[in-house]
Amino acid sequence: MASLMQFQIIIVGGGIAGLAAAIALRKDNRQITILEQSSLSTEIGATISLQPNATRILQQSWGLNNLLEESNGTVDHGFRIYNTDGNMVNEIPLRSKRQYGADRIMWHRQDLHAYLRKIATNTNGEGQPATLRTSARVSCCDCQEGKVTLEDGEVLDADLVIGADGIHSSLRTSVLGKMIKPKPTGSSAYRLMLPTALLNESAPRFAANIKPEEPYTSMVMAHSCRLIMGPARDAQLYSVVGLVPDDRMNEDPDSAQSWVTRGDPQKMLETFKDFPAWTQDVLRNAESIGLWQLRDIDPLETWHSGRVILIGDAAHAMLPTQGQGASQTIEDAEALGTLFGHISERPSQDEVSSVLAHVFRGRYERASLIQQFSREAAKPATEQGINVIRMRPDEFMDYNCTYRGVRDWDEKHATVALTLVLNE
Ligand SMILES: Cc1cc2nc3c(=O)[nH]c(=O)nc-3n(C[C@H](O)[C@H](O)[C@H](O)COP(=O)(O)OP(=O)(O)OC[C@H]3O[C@@H](n4cnc5c(N)ncnc54)[C@H](O)[C@@H]3O)c2cc1C
Ligand SMILES: *[C@@H]1O[C@H](CO)[C@@H](O)[C@H](O)[C@H]1NC(C)=O
Ligand SMILES: *[C@@H]1O[C@H](CO)[C@@H](O)[C@H](O)[C@H]1NC(C)=O
Ligand SMILES: CC(=O)N[C@H]1CO[C@H](CO)[C@@H](O)[C@@H]1O
Ligand SMILES: CC(=O)N[C@H]1CO[C@H](CO)[C@@H](O)[C@@H]1O
Repeated sequence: MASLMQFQIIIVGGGIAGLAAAIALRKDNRQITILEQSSLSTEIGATISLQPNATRILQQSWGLNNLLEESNGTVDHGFRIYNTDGNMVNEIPLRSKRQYGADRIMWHRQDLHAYLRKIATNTNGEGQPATLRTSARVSCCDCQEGKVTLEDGEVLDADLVIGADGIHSSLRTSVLGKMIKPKPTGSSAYRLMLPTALLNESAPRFAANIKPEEPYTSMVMAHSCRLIMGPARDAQLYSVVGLVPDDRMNEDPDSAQSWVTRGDPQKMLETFKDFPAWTQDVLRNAESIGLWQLRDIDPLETWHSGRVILIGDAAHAMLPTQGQGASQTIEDAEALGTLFGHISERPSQDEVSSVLAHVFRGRYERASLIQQFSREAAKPATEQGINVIRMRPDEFMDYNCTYRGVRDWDEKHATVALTLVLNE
């Protein structure tokens, strides 16, 4: 039951960021409520991955030792790059475990989401389980008072409010005092997920070339279009994402803002008509195709105000070209969990504000830089007219994956600042 003495935390948004924050913040004497606008039942599937240092946060910092087994995750063994003649031109092994101390893991987004939901709300974790309220859409928030208003007029109070409400965040407007609209980036993504058994049967040439049961991320790269593919759910499913410039898509890009917009299979085939015939077999077999326009935001002036902080896509929506969206979200959650770690009594507004300022300082530079890298990685992968692929998907892995949590970041950056002072 709600106790007046408990540290009250409201998380707006029950996506990957909101659930991860709930897991990180679970502790005695805290009451965590997650408010999610949807009923969490409809989703067009696609894969989502976590990079090694985010996996490490789950496994080591949060003690989720059975992560892989319990979540249907697949360890990624590397990248396979194909040109539009259909030949594999490069195989880049990912020795993540040795190099980075943990694995890069791929999931059907539903599976990762279901797993995090279970950990956030089950009774055997630390403290009280988080309460997840679905069909609860937040319309605005008073940041100084920590008052959250739902669409139906209900008002909830909290000591700490976390805006994890995604790219079209409404809490962002409350925190910044103005509306920041996500910007189209000139590209859209088709996405489809097929049963591997169906691929074996109906697209045998595709299955023979790609070997969909093998744990690799495969990419077929043309100048401006590319297919990014990989297995999910213990290779029972296979995911295909087609990146397309808006002007080559033959569909209205502006209509494709939501995660559940559908694309037209014929138009998708038309767009990929220059791709190897075996890749088209898979496009022909798709039952339902998702289409979403890729948008991101520029780094914000701030992520926090009073009792409220933005995390995840609400704070730093980025392109999926580096598979970093979910990882950056997990890193945000780790920072919240760590820096609120010493607080067990209900904190004053000043205490909350000062911890939030620290979270922001610890996370802003890295998340902003990865946003920028993700824009870089969206640029054409070949020179116009030359079938040589310049892009190396492992290029930014070192920066991405050598993150050890917010305390380690603080120490390293304190050292850098100190060296600069000493050298003056
Ligand atoms: C249905 C869905 C499918 C996705 N599929 C993919 C994918 O296939 N591949 C990929 O790379 N990324 C996908 N993403 C995005 C990816 O999950 C995020 O980029 C990343 O994980 C960061 O997560 P987030 O929690 O910040 O944002 P999100 O995952 O977008 O979660 C935000 C959550 O907040 C809820 N919400 C929004 N506004 C309000 C409000 N006012 N009140 C209450 N709740 C609110 C949303 O319903 C959503 O559940 C998807 C997101 C969604 C919501
Ligand atoms: C794992 O996959 C099975 C189907 O094979 C599904 O029933 C189960 O819910 C999945 N578990 C998680 C945590 O996603
Ligand atoms: C698909 O075919 C491959 C190769 O024959 C096989 O190893 C795999 O188990 C098959 N997968 C399914 C789900 O049928
Ligand atoms: C800031 C930073 O460390 N950037 C690095 C990102 O990763 C690439 C490739 O590993 C490095 O060259 C950059 O220096
Ligand atoms: C998973 C993991 O921890 N990977 C790397 C994180 O960063 C450190 C360096 O700070 C590496 O040594 C780890 O291997």
